Amino acid sequence: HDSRIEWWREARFGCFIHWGVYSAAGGEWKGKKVGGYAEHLMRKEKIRRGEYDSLLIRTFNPVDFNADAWVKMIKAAGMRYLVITAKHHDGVAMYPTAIGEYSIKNSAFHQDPMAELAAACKKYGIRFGFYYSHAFDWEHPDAPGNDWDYDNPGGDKDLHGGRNWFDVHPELLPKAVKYVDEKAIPQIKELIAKYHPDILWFDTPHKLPLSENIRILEAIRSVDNNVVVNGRLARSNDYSFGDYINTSDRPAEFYPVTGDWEAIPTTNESYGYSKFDDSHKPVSFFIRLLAKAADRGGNLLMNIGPEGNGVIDPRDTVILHGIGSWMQRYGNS
Ligand code: JFZ
Repeated sequence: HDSRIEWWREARFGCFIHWGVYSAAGGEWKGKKVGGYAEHLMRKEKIRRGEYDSLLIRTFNPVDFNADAWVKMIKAAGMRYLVITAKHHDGVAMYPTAIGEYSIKNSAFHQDPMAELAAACKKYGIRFGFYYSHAFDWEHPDAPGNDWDYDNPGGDKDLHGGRNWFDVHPELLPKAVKYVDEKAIPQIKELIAKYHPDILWFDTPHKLPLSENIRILEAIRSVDNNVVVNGRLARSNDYSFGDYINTSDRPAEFYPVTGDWEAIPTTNESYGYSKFDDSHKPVSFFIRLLAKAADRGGNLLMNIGPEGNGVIDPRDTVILHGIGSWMQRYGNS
Protein backbone atom coordinates (compact mmCIF):
# COMPACT_ATOMS: atom_id res chain seq x y z
CA HIS A 1 0.00 0.00 0.00
CA ASP A 2 2.16 2.76 -1.35
CA SER A 3 -0.20 5.70 -1.10
CA ARG A 4 -0.41 5.89 2.69
CA ILE A 5 3.35 6.43 2.98
CA GLU A 6 3.46 9.32 0.47
CA TRP A 7 3.13 12.15 3.00
CA TRP A 8 5.72 10.50 5.24
CA ARG A 9 8.25 10.25 2.39
CA GLU A 10 7.91 13.93 1.72
CA ALA A 11 7.97 14.93 5.38
CA ARG A 12 11.70 14.23 5.87
CA PHE A 13 11.95 15.76 9.34
CA GLY A 14 9.75 15.09 12.35
CA CYS A 15 9.61 15.57 16.10
CA PHE A 16 9.60 12.61 18.45
CA ILE A 17 8.32 13.49 21.93
CA HIS A 18 8.80 11.32 25.01
CA TRP A 19 6.54 12.80 27.63
CA GLY A 20 4.98 10.93 30.52
CA VAL A 21 4.43 11.03 34.26
CA TYR A 22 8.12 10.01 34.55
CA SER A 23 8.99 13.43 33.09
CA ALA A 24 8.04 15.01 36.42
CA ALA A 25 10.70 12.92 38.17
CA GLY A 26 13.23 14.03 35.54
CA GLY A 27 15.66 11.23 36.30
CA GLU A 28 15.57 11.64 40.07
CA TRP A 29 13.94 9.23 42.51
CA LYS A 30 13.79 9.82 46.28
CA GLY A 31 16.77 12.15 46.15
CA LYS A 32 18.80 9.75 44.04
CA LYS A 33 20.05 10.31 40.53
CA VAL A 34 18.85 7.65 38.09
CA GLY A 35 21.00 7.33 34.98
CA GLY A 36 20.21 6.23 31.44
CA TYR A 37 16.78 6.50 29.89
CA ALA A 38 14.71 8.63 32.29
CA GLU A 39 11.49 7.10 30.90
CA HIS A 40 12.64 3.75 32.35
CA LEU A 41 12.44 5.07 35.93
CA MET A 42 9.82 2.53 37.05
CA ARG A 43 11.92 -0.44 35.92
CA LYS A 44 15.25 0.92 37.07
CA GLU A 45 13.98 1.73 40.56
CA LYS A 46 11.59 -1.24 40.69
CA ILE A 47 8.79 1.09 41.70
CA ARG A 48 5.69 -0.90 42.57
CA ARG A 49 2.65 -0.10 40.50
CA GLY A 50 0.72 1.27 43.50
CA GLU A 51 3.51 3.65 44.41
CA TYR A 52 4.00 4.76 40.81
CA ASP A 53 0.30 5.53 40.77
CA SER A 54 0.21 7.53 43.99
CA LEU A 55 3.52 9.37 43.57
CA LEU A 56 3.58 10.00 39.84
CA ILE A 57 0.16 9.54 38.19
CA ARG A 58 -2.04 11.22 40.82
CA THR A 59 0.28 14.20 41.18
CA PHE A 60 0.94 14.75 37.47
CA ASN A 61 -0.04 18.33 36.65
CA PRO A 62 1.61 20.00 33.65
CA VAL A 63 0.12 23.43 34.33
CA ASP A 64 2.35 25.10 31.72
CA PHE A 65 1.42 22.73 28.89
CA ASN A 66 0.49 24.63 25.74
CA ALA A 67 -0.16 22.51 22.66
CA ASP A 68 -0.14 25.51 20.34
CA ALA A 69 3.25 26.65 21.59
CA TRP A 70 4.72 23.15 21.18
CA VAL A 71 3.48 22.74 17.64
CA LYS A 72 4.49 26.27 16.58
CA MET A 73 8.01 25.63 17.83
CA ILE A 74 8.16 22.31 16.02
CA LYS A 75 6.91 23.84 12.79
CA ALA A 76 9.40 26.68 13.04
CA ALA A 77 12.18 24.09 13.22
CA GLY A 78 11.11 22.78 9.81
CA MET A 79 9.55 19.61 11.16
CA ARG A 80 6.53 18.21 9.36
CA TYR A 81 5.33 15.45 11.64
CA LEU A 82 5.04 14.77 15.35
CA VAL A 83 5.05 11.43 17.18
CA ILE A 84 4.28 11.54 20.91
CA THR A 85 4.15 8.83 23.57
CA ALA A 86 0.48 7.93 24.11
CA LYS A 87 1.70 5.12 26.35
CA HIS A 88 5.29 4.24 27.12
CA HIS A 89 6.54 1.07 28.86
CA ASP A 90 5.21 2.26 32.25
CA GLY A 91 1.73 1.52 30.93
CA VAL A 92 0.32 4.97 31.67
CA ALA A 93 -2.12 6.29 29.06
CA MET A 94 -1.32 9.96 28.50
CA TYR A 95 -4.96 10.52 27.58
CA PRO A 96 -8.27 9.71 29.27
CA THR A 97 -8.60 6.09 28.21
CA ALA A 98 -11.72 4.00 28.70
CA ILE A 99 -9.48 0.95 29.14
CA GLY A 100 -8.06 0.62 32.63
CA GLU A 101 -7.21 3.10 35.35
CA TYR A 102 -3.51 3.62 34.63
CA SER A 103 -4.11 6.92 32.89
CA ILE A 104 -3.72 10.65 33.39
CA LYS A 105 -7.50 10.75 33.73
CA ASN A 106 -6.64 10.00 37.38
CA SER A 107 -4.08 12.81 37.60
CA ALA A 108 -4.42 16.38 38.84
CA PHE A 109 -4.50 17.53 35.19
CA HIS A 110 -8.02 17.59 33.86
CA GLN A 111 -7.21 18.12 30.20
CA ASP A 112 -6.53 15.83 27.28
CA PRO A 113 -3.10 16.86 25.98
CA MET A 114 -3.31 14.38 23.10
CA ALA A 115 -6.55 15.93 21.83
CA GLU A 116 -5.03 19.41 22.18
CA LEU A 117 -1.91 18.39 20.27
CA ALA A 118 -3.96 16.68 17.55
CA ALA A 119 -5.97 19.90 17.12
CA ALA A 120 -2.88 22.13 17.08
CA CYS A 121 -1.21 19.88 14.49
CA LYS A 122 -4.28 20.09 12.29
CA LYS A 123 -4.26 23.87 12.65
CA TYR A 124 -0.59 24.21 11.63
CA GLY A 125 -0.53 21.50 9.00
CA ILE A 126 1.67 19.05 10.89
CA ARG A 127 1.10 15.28 10.58
CA PHE A 128 0.38 13.72 13.95
CA GLY A 129 0.63 10.32 15.60
CA PHE A 130 1.51 8.19 18.57
CA TYR A 131 4.25 6.06 20.05
CA TYR A 132 2.50 3.13 21.71
CA SER A 133 4.40 0.54 23.76
CA HIS A 134 2.53 -2.56 22.62
CA ALA A 135 4.90 -5.20 23.97
CA PHE A 136 6.25 -3.88 27.23
CA ASP A 137 3.66 -2.78 29.81
CA TRP A 138 4.84 -2.57 33.40
CA GLU A 139 1.45 -2.01 35.01
CA HIS A 140 -0.58 -4.78 33.44
CA PRO A 141 -0.56 -8.02 35.48
CA ASP A 142 -0.27 -10.15 32.33
CA ALA A 143 2.03 -8.09 30.13
CA PRO A 144 5.71 -8.79 29.57
CA GLY A 145 8.23 -6.70 31.46
CA ASN A 146 7.33 -6.23 35.12
CA ASP A 147 9.06 -8.85 37.24
CA TRP A 148 9.00 -6.89 40.51
CA ASP A 149 5.24 -6.69 41.07
CA TYR A 150 4.40 -9.80 39.11
CA ASP A 151 6.04 -13.04 38.16
CA ASN A 152 6.11 -11.93 34.55
CA PRO A 153 8.61 -12.73 31.81
CA GLY A 154 10.59 -10.32 29.70
CA GLY A 155 11.75 -8.09 32.54
CA ASP A 156 15.07 -6.72 33.57
CA LYS A 157 16.39 -9.72 35.43
CA ASP A 158 15.72 -12.03 32.54
CA LEU A 159 13.35 -14.11 34.61
CA HIS A 160 11.60 -16.80 32.62
CA GLY A 161 13.90 -16.48 29.65
CA GLY A 162 14.22 -12.69 29.30
CA ARG A 163 14.47 -11.72 25.66
CA ASN A 164 12.42 -14.13 23.54
CA TRP A 165 11.04 -15.63 26.76
CA PHE A 166 8.18 -17.20 24.78
CA ASP A 167 10.58 -19.66 23.14
CA VAL A 168 11.76 -20.89 26.54
CA HIS A 169 8.41 -20.68 28.33
CA PRO A 170 5.54 -21.15 25.88
CA GLU A 171 3.25 -21.94 28.83
CA LEU A 172 3.37 -18.23 29.76
CA LEU A 173 2.13 -17.17 26.36
CA PRO A 174 -1.61 -17.10 27.26
CA LYS A 175 -0.87 -14.31 29.75
CA ALA A 176 0.65 -12.12 27.06
CA VAL A 177 -2.24 -12.92 24.71
CA LYS A 178 -4.63 -11.84 27.46
CA TYR A 179 -2.82 -8.51 27.83
CA VAL A 180 -2.87 -7.92 24.07
CA ASP A 181 -6.62 -8.65 23.98
CA GLU A 182 -7.49 -6.69 27.11
CA LYS A 183 -5.30 -3.65 26.73
CA ALA A 184 -3.00 -3.22 23.73
CA ILE A 185 -5.48 -3.83 20.91
CA PRO A 186 -8.38 -1.97 22.59
CA GLN A 187 -6.21 1.06 23.37
CA ILE A 188 -4.69 1.18 19.88
CA LYS A 189 -8.20 1.05 18.39
CA GLU A 190 -9.28 3.71 20.87
CA LEU A 191 -6.41 5.98 19.80
CA ILE A 192 -7.38 5.52 16.14
CA ALA A 193 -11.07 6.20 16.79
CA LYS A 194 -10.51 9.21 19.06
CA TYR A 195 -7.59 11.00 17.43
CA HIS A 196 -7.34 9.72 13.83
CA PRO A 197 -3.53 9.58 13.88
CA ASP A 198 -1.52 9.75 10.64
CA ILE A 199 1.13 7.47 12.11
CA LEU A 200 1.50 4.81 14.80
CA TRP A 201 4.98 4.09 16.14
CA PHE A 202 5.76 0.83 17.95
CA ASP A 203 8.82 -0.42 19.78
CA THR A 204 10.59 -3.39 21.44
CA PRO A 205 8.88 -6.08 19.32
CA HIS A 206 11.07 -8.87 20.74
CA LYS A 207 9.06 -8.73 23.98
CA LEU A 208 6.15 -10.41 22.21
CA PRO A 209 6.10 -13.34 19.80
CA LEU A 210 5.78 -12.43 16.14
CA SER A 211 2.30 -13.97 16.04
CA GLU A 212 1.03 -11.43 18.63
CA ASN A 213 2.67 -8.52 16.82
CA ILE A 214 1.02 -9.59 13.58
CA ARG A 215 -2.32 -9.91 15.34
CA ILE A 216 -1.92 -6.28 16.48
CA LEU A 217 -1.13 -5.16 12.93
CA GLU A 218 -4.19 -6.98 11.63
CA ALA A 219 -6.33 -5.28 14.28
CA ILE A 220 -5.00 -1.90 13.13
CA ARG A 221 -5.63 -2.65 9.47
CA SER A 222 -9.14 -3.89 10.22
CA VAL A 223 -10.09 -0.36 11.24
CA ASP A 224 -7.60 1.88 9.42
CA ASN A 225 -5.86 1.19 6.16
CA ASN A 226 -4.23 4.62 5.92
CA VAL A 227 -2.36 5.05 9.17
CA VAL A 228 1.41 4.69 8.65
CA VAL A 229 2.95 1.99 10.87
CA ASN A 230 6.68 1.83 11.60
CA GLY A 231 8.62 -1.39 11.15
CA ARG A 232 9.34 -1.92 14.83
CA LEU A 233 5.86 -3.26 15.47
CA ALA A 234 6.89 -6.75 14.49
CA ARG A 235 10.66 -6.84 14.12
CA SER A 236 13.46 -4.61 15.20
CA ASN A 237 15.13 -3.81 11.92
CA ASP A 238 12.87 -5.12 9.24
CA TYR A 239 9.88 -3.56 7.60
CA SER A 240 8.25 -6.53 6.05
CA PHE A 241 5.31 -5.96 8.42
CA GLY A 242 5.31 -2.19 8.78
CA ASP A 243 5.54 0.61 6.23
CA TYR A 244 9.15 1.58 6.81
CA ILE A 245 12.28 0.59 8.69
CA ASN A 246 13.85 2.23 11.74
CA THR A 247 17.61 2.30 11.97
CA SER A 248 19.25 1.72 15.34
CA ASP A 249 18.57 4.31 18.00
CA ARG A 250 22.23 5.31 17.76
CA PRO A 251 21.43 7.08 14.53
CA ALA A 252 24.63 9.01 14.12
CA GLU A 253 25.77 5.71 12.63
CA PHE A 254 23.38 5.40 9.72
CA TYR A 255 24.04 2.12 8.10
CA PRO A 256 23.20 1.77 4.44
CA VAL A 257 19.54 0.91 4.05
CA THR A 258 17.41 0.94 1.00
CA GLY A 259 13.75 1.79 0.88
CA ASP A 260 11.92 3.92 3.40
CA TRP A 261 13.80 4.45 6.62
CA GLU A 262 13.83 6.72 9.64
CA ALA A 263 16.42 7.45 12.32
CA ILE A 264 15.45 8.60 15.82
CA PRO A 265 18.28 10.65 17.35
CA THR A 266 17.52 12.25 20.66
CA THR A 267 18.93 15.68 21.55
CA ASN A 268 20.87 14.27 24.52
CA GLU A 269 21.01 10.58 25.57
CA SER A 270 17.78 10.02 27.46
CA TYR A 271 14.54 10.19 25.51
CA GLY A 272 12.41 11.30 28.46
CA TYR A 273 13.31 14.51 30.32
CA SER A 274 16.29 14.18 32.64
CA LYS A 275 17.54 17.15 34.57
CA PHE A 276 20.95 15.49 34.89
CA ASP A 277 21.54 14.59 31.25
CA ASP A 278 23.45 17.53 29.81
CA SER A 279 24.84 15.65 26.85
CA HIS A 280 22.90 17.74 24.32
CA LYS A 281 24.55 17.85 20.93
CA PRO A 282 25.13 21.13 19.11
CA VAL A 283 22.81 22.42 16.41
CA SER A 284 25.49 21.68 13.81
CA PHE A 285 25.32 17.98 14.70
CA PHE A 286 21.64 17.82 13.76
CA ILE A 287 22.10 19.86 10.60
CA ARG A 288 24.75 17.40 9.47
CA LEU A 289 22.41 14.52 10.33
CA LEU A 290 19.63 16.12 8.31
CA ALA A 291 21.89 16.47 5.30
CA LYS A 292 23.12 12.89 5.68
CA ALA A 293 19.58 11.54 6.03
CA ALA A 294 18.41 13.49 2.98
CA ASP A 295 21.41 12.26 1.01
CA ARG A 296 20.57 8.68 1.87
CA GLY A 297 16.84 9.06 1.36
CA GLY A 298 15.70 8.73 4.96
CA ASN A 299 13.69 10.67 7.52
CA LEU A 300 14.93 12.12 10.76
CA LEU A 301 12.58 11.90 13.76
CA MET A 302 14.45 14.00 16.31
CA ASN A 303 13.45 13.40 19.90
CA ILE A 304 12.86 15.99 22.63
CA GLY A 305 11.83 15.38 26.25
CA PRO A 306 9.54 18.09 27.62
CA GLU A 307 9.44 18.66 31.37
CA GLY A 308 6.73 17.38 33.68
CA ASN A 309 5.25 20.87 34.00
CA GLY A 310 4.61 20.94 30.26
CA VAL A 311 7.46 23.26 29.29
CA ILE A 312 9.83 22.22 26.52
CA ASP A 313 13.29 21.74 28.00
CA PRO A 314 15.24 24.97 27.31
CA ARG A 315 18.18 22.84 26.18
CA ASP A 316 15.90 21.40 23.47
CA THR A 317 14.48 24.82 22.62
CA VAL A 318 17.98 26.06 21.77
CA ILE A 319 18.39 23.16 19.33
CA LEU A 320 14.93 23.60 17.77
CA HIS A 321 15.52 27.32 17.29
CA GLY A 322 18.99 26.76 15.86
CA ILE A 323 17.73 24.26 13.30
CA GLY A 324 14.86 26.64 12.50
CA SER A 325 17.15 29.54 11.69
CA TRP A 326 19.32 27.34 9.51
CA MET A 327 16.20 26.10 7.70
CA GLN A 328 15.09 29.69 7.13
CA ARG A 329 18.37 30.55 5.51
CA TYR A 330 19.02 27.37 3.54
CA GLY A 331 15.85 25.31 3.59
CA ASN A 332 13.69 24.91 0.53
CA SER A 333 10.21 24.65 1.96
C1 JFZ B 1 13.33 1.99 23.17
C2 JFZ B 1 12.70 2.38 24.50
O1 JFZ B 1 12.96 1.40 25.46
C3 JFZ B 1 13.21 3.74 24.90
O2 JFZ B 1 12.67 4.14 26.13
C4 JFZ B 1 12.82 4.75 23.84
O3 JFZ B 1 11.42 4.82 23.74
C5 JFZ B 1 13.44 4.33 22.51
C6 JFZ B 1 12.99 5.21 21.39
O4 JFZ B 1 13.10 2.98 22.19
O5 JFZ B 1 14.68 1.71 23.39
C7 JFZ B 1 15.42 1.13 22.41
C8 JFZ B 1 14.87 0.54 21.29
C9 JFZ B 1 15.70 0.00 20.31
C10 JFZ B 1 17.07 0.04 20.46
C11 JFZ B 1 17.63 0.62 21.60
C12 JFZ B 1 16.79 1.17 22.57
N1 JFZ B 1 17.92 -0.47 19.46
O6 JFZ B 1 17.44 -0.93 18.39
O7 JFZ B 1 19.18 -0.43 19.61
